[in-house]
Amino acid sequence: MSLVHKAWLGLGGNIGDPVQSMAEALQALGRRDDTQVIAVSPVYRTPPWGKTDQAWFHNACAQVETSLEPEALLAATLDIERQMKRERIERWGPRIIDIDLLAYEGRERFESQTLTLPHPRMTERAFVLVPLSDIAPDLLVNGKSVAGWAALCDRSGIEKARAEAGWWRENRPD
Ligand code: PH2
Ligand code: MG
Ligand code: MG
Repeated sequence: MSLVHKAWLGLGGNIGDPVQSMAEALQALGRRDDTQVIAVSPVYRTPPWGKTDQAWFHNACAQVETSLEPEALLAATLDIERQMKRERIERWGPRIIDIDLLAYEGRERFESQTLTLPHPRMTERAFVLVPLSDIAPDLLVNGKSVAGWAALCDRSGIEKARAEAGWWRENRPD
């Protein structure tokens, strides 16, 4: 199967052990025959955006190569959220894992009942733009590079939490 399409994902969480949850989610994606994880950003600790009376988040971004079309890739990420027992309680509220499809090469604009590309709020969200600019600074989103958007956003409070390459890979000493 040819993994011809590049896509970019945003991951985050603020319940339990979000770094471990993001690692598990990326491992689960990479185990699929139709999707390979190509690049993963460092993890950042980020202040809650949108609904501010909740715990700080950990966030990261990843690039995948996939044979899945955008909606099938979205379904794959939702499957992983479900397998990880993500509960949907309130919009923008606390969660153990969130996997968002941010952008998909060749579909610079895409709109369906369930998916809008690029992700409609990504250009306002430092918790997306800061990690995404580590792995895809030149990616164009709404006519501007990710690095360009990142330079405009308010990154106050955001700190790198895990910087070592492979933080997300399975690594059980046994
Ligand atoms: N996700 C949200 C709402 N607010 N804030 C931060 N810092 N990180 C997130 O991942 C996040 C958020 C809804 O998906
Ligand atoms: Mg989200
Ligand atoms: Mg989501």
